[in-house]
Amino acid sequence: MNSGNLNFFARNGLLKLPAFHSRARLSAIKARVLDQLKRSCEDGKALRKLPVFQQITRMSSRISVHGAQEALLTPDLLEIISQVGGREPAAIQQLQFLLSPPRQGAWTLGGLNWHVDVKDEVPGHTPGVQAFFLIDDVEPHGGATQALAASHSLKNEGSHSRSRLRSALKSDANLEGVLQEFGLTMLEMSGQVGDVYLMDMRTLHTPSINDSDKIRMMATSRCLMSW
Ligand SMILES: O=C(O)CCC(=O)C(=O)O
Repeated sequence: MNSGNLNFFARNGLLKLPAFHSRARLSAIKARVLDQLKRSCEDGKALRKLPVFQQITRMSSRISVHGAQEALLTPDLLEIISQVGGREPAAIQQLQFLLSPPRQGAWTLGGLNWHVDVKDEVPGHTPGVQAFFLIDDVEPHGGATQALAASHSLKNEGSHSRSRLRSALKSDANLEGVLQEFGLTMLEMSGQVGDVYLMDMRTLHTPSINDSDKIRMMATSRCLMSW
């Protein structure tokens, strides 16, 4: 990992590794996901009656591909994760698929579910690095995870604190205005099959609506550091 990428991750809490995995590696996983989706005879109409983000949880929880974790979280990638995270992960959570049905509705910045997945933090250190894998191409507004670049380094106090940002994001305030005020930019983890995104787990992120015609197919794994 070159120092440019390390600095980029330290500044933004995010890093894209384009074409990290080959299409061939991913096409085997994608075929098995599609096969399992076909076999699980859940009624598509029932799925669509759920709120949009619950559709993701329901659809994803039905899928598990033997060997996918080892195929995606390779020693090379773990080495990069250790470098950006400042030390080797102490625990790695089970790979989770992130699948969204197509045509969930009009894409919007409203009503998103901004959150972080870690509670305890030692100031100045990343508590974990989460990897996001594109199992298929995901176009912009195609349901990719959204993240707020640089939100990992917001302070706990003051007018631009993380808690103030979280309240502002929960309110009906105009999101673009809030981001402008905090000097943050939104990064959409769209791209090509094989791309990998790494995210400092203090970064605010959210699922988003898939308004494209294809299933959003991603997977994620959380690598937790101990201090
Ligand atoms: O893209 C998604 O569905 C949301 C992912 C997410 O929030 C997470 O994995 O913590």
